[in-house]
Amino acid sequence: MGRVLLISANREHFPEAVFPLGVAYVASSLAREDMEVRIFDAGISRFHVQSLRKALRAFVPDLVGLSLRNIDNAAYPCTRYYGDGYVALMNTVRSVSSAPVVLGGPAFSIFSNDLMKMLGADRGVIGDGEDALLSLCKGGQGAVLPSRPSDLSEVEFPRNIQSVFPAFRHYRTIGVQTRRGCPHRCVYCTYPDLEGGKIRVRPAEAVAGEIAFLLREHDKGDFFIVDSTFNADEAHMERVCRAILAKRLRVRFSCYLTPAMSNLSLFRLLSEAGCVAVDFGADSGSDEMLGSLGKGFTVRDIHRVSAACREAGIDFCHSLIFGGPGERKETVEETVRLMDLLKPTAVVAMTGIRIYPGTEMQRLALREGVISAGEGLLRPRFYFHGEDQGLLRMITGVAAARTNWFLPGRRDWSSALGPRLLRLVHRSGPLWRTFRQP
Ligand code: B12
Ligand code: SF4
Repeated sequence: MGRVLLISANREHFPEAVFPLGVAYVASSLAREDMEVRIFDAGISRFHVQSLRKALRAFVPDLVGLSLRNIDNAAYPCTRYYGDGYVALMNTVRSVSSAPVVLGGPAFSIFSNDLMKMLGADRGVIGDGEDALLSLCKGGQGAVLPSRPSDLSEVEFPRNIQSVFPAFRHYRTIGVQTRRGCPHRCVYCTYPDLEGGKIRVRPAEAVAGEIAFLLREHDKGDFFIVDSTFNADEAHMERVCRAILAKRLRVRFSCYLTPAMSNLSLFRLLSEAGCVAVDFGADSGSDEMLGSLGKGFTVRDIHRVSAACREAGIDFCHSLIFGGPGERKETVEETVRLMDLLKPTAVVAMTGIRIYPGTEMQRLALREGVISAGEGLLRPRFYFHGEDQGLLRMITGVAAARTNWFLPGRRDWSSALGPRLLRLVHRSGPLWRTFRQP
């Protein structure tokens, strides 16, 4: 199989069109073995069905890889489901090409059985795609391949990105991954299953080298570190920051951090390395709720990291989830009080928890009769403790009275002008950085 067309199926533009990093890493591993690879990005093609047909006819691939990042926007009540669009893409591929189709990507890894059936694909890869797709191209067997190699030293950005993916230039912020895996088990989270429970790191030098390449060869200076939490291994985060500093790279980046941070002096180092914005997965401002969500930190940790971040001059956002097991009016009020006290640059609040297969949340939802045994979760289902409408009204009221609160699920942002206009002014970094602090 010498010619591979990788299709990024993601067409979600909220909060921004996301650079298809997983597809780029997979493309790089194939290109290293002298395969001819092209990336087609359905997200930034205006007439994507026609353009895909054209790309398939021009390139005539021996194999098509379809990357499925999201299946829905995981937001309530304005939920968007993308499955129908993926069926249409698959039909387009089949109508033009007889090449086998391999599925991959996070949404596929979570819902492999459902998506294999729904899309009628030939093969699939659960987890890391680099080695697995290469092995399939070389005649490897198996319909759905699980893959989680421990050595990430060969993961790299394609050196020939412009020929593999000419539309690359449209992206201003580029993702960078420094490690995979999460050792925690928060009740709702898919990441330990997606990436494995063991932390697997890329060499810090390789990460800094990738950033240097993108900056110097392609003039890209804005990055998002896509690790589930950059500080899950603080020593590794420190090595990456020092490697960036050693190369004297003048870049800006943002990242997700867990409030469970032991060495607070690392915030200064983060800032020196170019970190301008941090998204804390705080989830709640109530110790009771943090316990029931299975978070490994307390409200005290949220206080500590907020203060340290402010002192280091880094903008920060707290991402919250309301409606978890045991949520009450009092726990919501506790959370709101904490946010009012800490005054983060932004608060991004979700109401209701997207139930994913294999999680503790799914088991709890089954026990409480929120979902029934055998019920599929491909079409999104949400968990609420108690009544959803009352909680929604309460959170909506809280957000309306504050300039720094944002509710992704409260309206359908796909066609909203607001985020687009903000993007015209602030071309890079998380959208929440543009919010006005209270
Ligand atoms: C970072 C991140 C973000 C950042 C992205 C920043 C940026 N500029 O890149 C931000 C904050 C913007 C974001 C937003 C959203 N996100 Co997000 N995000 C992630 C996260 C943590 C990492 C994604 C990533 O880049 N991984 C690194 C790359 C290298 O890995 P990868 O894409 O998985 O690719 C590997 C494999 O999947 C595989 N692979 C990929 N493609 C292919 C193709 C083939 C053929 C093969 C064989 C293999 C293969 O090989 C790759 C290399 O090993 C994932 C969770 C996770 N751990 O995956 C959630 C995740 C993808 N996000 C999710 C969601 C829901 C969203 C939002 C809709 C949330 C919202 N309501 O706003 C938006 C959508 C944004 C958009 N426009 O698409 C969900 C999707 C699940 C679902 N319900 O559909 C995930 C899985 C988290 C979760 N809840 O479980 N996100
Ligand atoms: S929410 Fe964060 S810390 Fe918890 S399991 Fe998921 S990735 Fe790990």
